[in-house]
Amino acid sequence: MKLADFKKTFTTPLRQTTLSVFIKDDNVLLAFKKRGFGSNLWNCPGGKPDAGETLEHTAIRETAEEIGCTPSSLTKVAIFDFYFPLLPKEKDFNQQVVVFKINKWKGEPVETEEMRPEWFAFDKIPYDQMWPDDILWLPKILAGKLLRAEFAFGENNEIMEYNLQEVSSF
Ligand code: 8OG
Repeated sequence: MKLADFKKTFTTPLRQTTLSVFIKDDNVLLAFKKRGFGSNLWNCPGGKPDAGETLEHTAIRETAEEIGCTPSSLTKVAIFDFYFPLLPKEKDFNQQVVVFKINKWKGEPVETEEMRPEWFAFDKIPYDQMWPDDILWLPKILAGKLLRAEFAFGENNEIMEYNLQEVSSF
């Protein structure tokens, strides 16, 4: 099914979740996800809001839980809609990810039962062990762009269709 047609089947907004991109000089903090959705891939820490929680607070709470760092300031840098048109309705992985960039935080990254964090130089990012869309957008975030995108994934999480735009604000 084409993404445009699949999107028409939604009657409510996508559920939201967060990703937090920690940056120090020319390094980005990735964390190897040990369990759950996207396990065995390098990603940024993040997760879903609790009831009534703002996404900024979600990002702070999730990074504290997952890698032991508490952001002191966050900047929203991207909004991505991820769709899985080929999955049966009960496997609802469709979601919107709001991405925050973090340059200041308290605490040092530590391994938890969920994630193993590690700093990577911008030119040594292990894109072959990450979600396949990340190589399309992470370099732009690291270059300071603001992005809006949508992606449709196939049966083996390959990208079937996508639209990615640089925006000037949200
Ligand atoms: O909250 P949940 O357990 O669903 O966590 C999934 C995490 O994975 C959340 O932080 C958002 C993130 N995530 C996706 N899709 C993608 C993707 O394509 N690339 C990256 N880097 N992260 C993703 O849900």
